[in-house]
Amino acid sequence: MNIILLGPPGAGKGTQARRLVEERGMIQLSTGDMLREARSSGTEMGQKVASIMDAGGLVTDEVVIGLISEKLDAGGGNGFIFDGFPRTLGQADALAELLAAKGQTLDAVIELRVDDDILVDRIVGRARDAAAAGEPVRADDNAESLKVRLMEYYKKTSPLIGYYHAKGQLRSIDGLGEIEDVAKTISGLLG
Ligand code: B4P
Repeated sequence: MNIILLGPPGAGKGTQARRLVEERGMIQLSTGDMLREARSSGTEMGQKVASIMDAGGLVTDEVVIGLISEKLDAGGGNGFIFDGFPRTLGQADALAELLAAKGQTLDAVIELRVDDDILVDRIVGRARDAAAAGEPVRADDNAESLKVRLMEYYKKTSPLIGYYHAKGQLRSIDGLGEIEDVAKTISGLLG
């Protein structure tokens, strides 16, 4: 089973993807994590994307499609959870082509719906908790970058809702509840 978790920054894509990895043995493909790894290991690509990420912008389609393509080539046992990918229509088309080339299908696109004010609370909360615990704070977890991340989401990513709806693959759920309750709703959808 291959699924996409779609939603604005802080909607809980990463949080729910990690649950699915534990419960179903699926493989989480988070482009956000891949990009953060590239920048912390100091690769040339990581250095190039750092300023875009910190400002809240989207990294180029070419870079993220390349990252996903490499991971798909490595194969995946119980299927892939695409977490934060695709984020543009170009990425969505590329994913369809990559999966088709491997004889695979996309089984569901789960949209996590969360109001903007709650997203801000969650992300500011994550930054505050990390700082209090003496852990590194994500450079894009601040009010200014978040404003850009939300604008990018509505401009470039939200058109994917109509795109997948037209294909009959979209399942929209309320992402506002407790983490556990959202996880149960997703499990119910996936069967
Ligand atoms: P991501 O790493 O994908 O980050 P995100 O969208 O902000 O987070 P997510 O929705 O996963 O929220 P999370 O579960 O962590 O992207 C970061 C950056 O990378 C982008 O801005 C962009 O620059 C770049 N990028 C990534 N993919 C790209 C692509 N395909 N194309 C171009 N650029 C790309 O949850 C956030 C917080 O909320 C956590 O603290 C969590 O504990 C809390 N939370 C979650 N669910 C909750 C719930 N139900 N109730 C209460 N709190 C909850």
